[in-house]
Amino acid sequence: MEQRILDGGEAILQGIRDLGMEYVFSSPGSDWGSVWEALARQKITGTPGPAYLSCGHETLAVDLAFGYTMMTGRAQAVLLHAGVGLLQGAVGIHGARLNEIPMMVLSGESTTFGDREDFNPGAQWYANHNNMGGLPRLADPLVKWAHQAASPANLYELVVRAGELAQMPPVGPTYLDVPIEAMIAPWTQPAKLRKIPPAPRLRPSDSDIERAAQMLLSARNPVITAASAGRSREGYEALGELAELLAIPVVEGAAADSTNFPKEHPLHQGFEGNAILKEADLALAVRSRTPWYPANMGPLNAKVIIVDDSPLKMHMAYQNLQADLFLAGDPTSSLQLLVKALKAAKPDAGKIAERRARWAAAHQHIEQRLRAAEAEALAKPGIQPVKLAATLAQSLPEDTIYVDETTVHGGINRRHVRNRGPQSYVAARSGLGQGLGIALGVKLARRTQPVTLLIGDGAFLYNPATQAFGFARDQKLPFLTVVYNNHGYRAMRQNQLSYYPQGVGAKNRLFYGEPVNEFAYEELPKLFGGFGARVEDAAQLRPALEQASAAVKEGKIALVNVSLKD
Ligand SMILES: Cc1ncc(C[n+]2csc(CCOP(=O)(O)OP(=O)(O)O)c2C)c(N)n1
Ligand SMILES: [Mg+2]
Repeated sequence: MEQRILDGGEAILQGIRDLGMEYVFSSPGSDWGSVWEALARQKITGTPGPAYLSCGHETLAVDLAFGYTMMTGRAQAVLLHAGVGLLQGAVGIHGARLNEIPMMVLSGESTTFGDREDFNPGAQWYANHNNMGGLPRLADPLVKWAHQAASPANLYELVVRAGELAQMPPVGPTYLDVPIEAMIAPWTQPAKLRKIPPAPRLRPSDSDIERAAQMLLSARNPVITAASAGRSREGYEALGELAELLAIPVVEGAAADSTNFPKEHPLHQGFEGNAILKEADLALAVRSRTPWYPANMGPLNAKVIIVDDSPLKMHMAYQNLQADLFLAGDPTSSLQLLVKALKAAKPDAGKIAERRARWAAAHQHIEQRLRAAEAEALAKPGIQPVKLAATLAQSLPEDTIYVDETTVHGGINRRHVRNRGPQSYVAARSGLGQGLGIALGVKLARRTQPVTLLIGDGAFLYNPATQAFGFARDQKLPFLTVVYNNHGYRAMRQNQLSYYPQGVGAKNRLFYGEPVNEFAYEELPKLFGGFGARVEDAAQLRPALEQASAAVKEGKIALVNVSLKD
């Protein structure tokens, strides 16, 4: 019989268990010996608890948590190494903060640096991990709460607190620094362990809901703009029901990170809201941090209702929402309450039918333009980005979930990729390098659905690709990567041209910001038993995508490197 040793490592694992977290995503370091011991005990004793996944890179660990939580809404634990691991994962953590993804990040340190007679943490803690001011100081700008758990006396409670806080609105990453000294010390289990309940769903007051309903009913020309309303199926459905009920057009802003409303729906008015918002007399911005750009333009002639958990974002330096009314609280609940109030008010059916017809005609126009652009691209030689996006629809399964880490092609993908239904599109909106990890996190959450990552060639080079493909192989998470290869950082060229359209660079085609150190990206998955293809010729595009898709179905990772024209 294994002896049950209770120490700080056990306290951490017990906290993660009681938080109901399914995964510990880690890129390890010598801080975590006692947690590994606790995990070994968990296995040997058959105790239910989280799965530990070693990721090989901090970006991957953080982004697996990001992608998984994006799909499930359930926060996970991330174990990094000291200050260096925390800093390596910083861009992903920053992305989680920006996009309000809850996660609990832990890393360790030594507070005695080898001076304690009975404890040698290793010389590296003295020589390399000797951070003035401690680790919470490093984490502070990246997370909503950062603290050190200095003693085993309340280590369990602090883990629980970090996990609970991450999930409490405004949701986001939290950070706990756990000294090794606290982890190896004896820990007495508290008298009361509890299963942590889900974060409460806060909701707006009845009077605010009533006021919003009245504003919507009396508006002549209301518009909905949404960015993250569709992160959950319920949010997507609630938004759909509201739009349907009053025939309100929906635009998804450039900052949309999920699919919020069916693109093929007659009320969908595309991905560029400024013109519509200019004409509107009421704008309902749903879960949208930056609903229009520039911020000081916005819907100047409209009243503005903001529907969001916590509408004014403390983590953003600047925001100008021009709000007349806030519906603060769980956005899905707010939308559902609005629907209920509007149904009870018996809206004017004639006015709604007229509005529906007007927007259906406008939608038709948009659709015609998109289909014409696709027909034109398909007829031309070479592979234009529109041709690639349209061919994806012809070649890949209908239930594919797309993760997008392209830059100049982002707008094209939003318009032309045929993702269907809720949670079928995720944009990686952070620093570059997160796409592969997010795609894997999405796949982990949706093992039975095909996942395809659309990624720029430059963005691909920022990703820990070898680690991601190795992880995918070992964890049996096959997915497809399509590289939008325009042989460089096109966005950088465009940037230079926009500042200096007649400049020396423009005249001589000298764009110093554009080149990348390209390699045969398609070779990489082959090292991991996967499928790779390079496509230069348009005739090869569909067969290559179909072959890649078949390989994924067989359980392999796949990559198609598509050489784009223009
Ligand atoms: C971590 C990080 N470094 C640098 C940038 C700046 N940046 C934005 S877009 C871009 C180019 C990306 O290249 P690619 O994926 O090929 O897209 P393209 O510009 O060709 O559309 C760069 C370097 C960034 N967003 N994040
Ligand atoms: Mg590029």
